[in-house]
Amino acid sequence: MDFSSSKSNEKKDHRSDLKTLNLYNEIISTLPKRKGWKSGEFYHYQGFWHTFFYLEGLLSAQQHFKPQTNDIIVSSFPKTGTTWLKALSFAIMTRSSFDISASPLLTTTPHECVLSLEGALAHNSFHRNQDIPLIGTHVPYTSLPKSIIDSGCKIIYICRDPKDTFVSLWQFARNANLKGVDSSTNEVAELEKAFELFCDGVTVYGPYWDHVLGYWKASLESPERILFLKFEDLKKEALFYVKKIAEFMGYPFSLEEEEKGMVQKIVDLCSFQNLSELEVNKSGHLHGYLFEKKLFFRKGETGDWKNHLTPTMATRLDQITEQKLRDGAMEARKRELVTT
Ligand code: PAP
Repeated sequence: MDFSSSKSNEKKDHRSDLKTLNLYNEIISTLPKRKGWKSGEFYHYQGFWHTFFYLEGLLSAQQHFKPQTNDIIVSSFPKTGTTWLKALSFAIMTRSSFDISASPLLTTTPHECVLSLEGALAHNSFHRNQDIPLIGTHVPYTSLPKSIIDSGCKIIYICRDPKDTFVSLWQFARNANLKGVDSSTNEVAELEKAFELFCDGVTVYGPYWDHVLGYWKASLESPERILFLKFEDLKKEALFYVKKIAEFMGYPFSLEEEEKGMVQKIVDLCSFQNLSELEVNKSGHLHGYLFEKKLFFRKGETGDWKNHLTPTMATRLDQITEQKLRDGAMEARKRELVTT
């Protein structure tokens, strides 16, 4: 079964509309830009840095995407647990249609089970399998298409220690040998240089902290609509959080399912060890992208930053995080005071 195609919820092919594409090009060409971590450039749009491909997709999504009312958005900053959360939400949602031993996750990589709004979906005219109302995105909360906010779709957001996030991102950038791209133009910035850029917020979908705070504040305002998760919590208490995610999604486990060990089966199915050893995740490139699938499964641990960052770098990131979160919390509290 192909999860990434079939029925469309859009009649017109926006991507093939040359005028629209030219318009996006024109908009993007007027934006402030900076050299990215590799050969390409980052464009500054609505307070965040984007690559051309995904920004084009975002513009298209902001203009054309129409969610279904039952859509659930799986959102994250890159390298904070996207693949894992996509797998878990997909397994939770489809468990009554497929036995675990026949789960599509065994033969289809999580990113192809849950397509990206500004990636695969936007670049394919929003063609999707409407039977599985799950959509992935890295788009910051304040840039989400208005149609998503207005529809009241539920959103699950995952964040992760920025030190591990940075290391994961840098390793990904370093190891991504883009298909068909000359490796000499594909060199990634040195770790120290990339670290400086990350601290300055210059990273894909960065600044990291603004991304997290956007969803965090929205989750405080609408906890029934936005579930805010942490990679580290999911690692420590997977069973508890999988039940919480299922309840939030509106697919709670029955007592009978719990007694039969269904929650544990889903945790095991989506574990790093299981997914990373599946042939489908070990070889080949992601559908519609240039990335190798195996790049999405590196170590899957917490605290790997200790093997890559100096104590000074770690302290610096911690200090930025503390300051940004303090400012963000203060702002959220101020807003609460004003509106109550
Ligand atoms: P994306 O945002 O580009 O889709 P994402 O899945 O968030 O990537 O990040 C990949 C990270 O999640 C990798 O972390 P690492 O570099 O520190 O190892 C990857 O190993 C980890 N990961 C992928 N799948 C799982 C999983 N099932 N459980 C735990 N961690 C996972």
